Amino acid sequence: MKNLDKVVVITGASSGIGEATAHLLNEHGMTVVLAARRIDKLNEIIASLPDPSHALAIATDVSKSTEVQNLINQTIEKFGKVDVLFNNAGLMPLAPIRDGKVNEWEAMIDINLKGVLYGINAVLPTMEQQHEGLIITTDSVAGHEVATNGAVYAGTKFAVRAIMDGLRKEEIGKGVRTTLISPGDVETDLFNSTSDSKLRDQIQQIEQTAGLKPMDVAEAVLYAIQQPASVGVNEIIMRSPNQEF
Ligand code: NJP
Repeated sequence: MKNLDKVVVITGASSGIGEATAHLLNEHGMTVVLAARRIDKLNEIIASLPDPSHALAIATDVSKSTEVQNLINQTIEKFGKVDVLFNNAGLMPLAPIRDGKVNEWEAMIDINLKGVLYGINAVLPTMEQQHEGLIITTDSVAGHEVATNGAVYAGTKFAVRAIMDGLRKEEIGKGVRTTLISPGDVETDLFNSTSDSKLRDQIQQIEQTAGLKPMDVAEAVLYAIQQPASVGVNEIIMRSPNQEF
């Protein structure tokens, strides 16, 4: 196994895909900065990493631009650089538009969409100065196709795909690469953010029977990071072979 001397900031690192990615990258010699709101959970995860001395937990709410900026500032202060930002925090409260769950729409827009923009904004000046950097964002198959009862979630994920593609174009020649990872169902706690109990049970059932494992997505993140600076892996779409959507 080749050890990679990289500093990687991971949002949404307190469970699921982010947690698995923190383990895998740390196992490959990388320094991982874990960000999420549940700091106790982040500290527990750090204690379980292969090399906790190369890890740091920073309580961060990605819907607050100042907290995201603080996350990047603290990372640079402590480790002197940031090689990779993995914008992964998200939630998926599915419901028909007709139900008018305005608070849930706002949360999805603030976290899934504005959270990604805040991350890009916080890290871009440093990456341009380094003339090297990689911004990876967890999108979704719902960023390519709209499911019934998932219009607003899909709206945030379509928008993230547009932003990441625009960013790729703007950063040509500046050394900053972009990767959009669009998984299908993954067996995580994501279903918990759906307040409609019937829909929540359906999603949980699908994720547990036809879902990818969080580590499958972590492997895609590792693949993107392992490429040389001359190779940008711009998009990865991955599904379990048991999933249609
Ligand atoms: O879900 P889960 P996943 N500020 O619930 C964090 C996408 N995706 O790993 O703050 C900061 O285990 C939360 O931390 P905490 C999905 O859209 C998934 O599946 O402590 N962090 C936790 O660490 C999302 O973008 C599937 O509560 C905030 C993490 O987000 C990404 O995968 C399919 C936050 C959520 O972990 C990771 O989700 C797909 C905030 N304000 C795309 N709010 C799937 N699982 O099926 C939440 O296509 N978090």
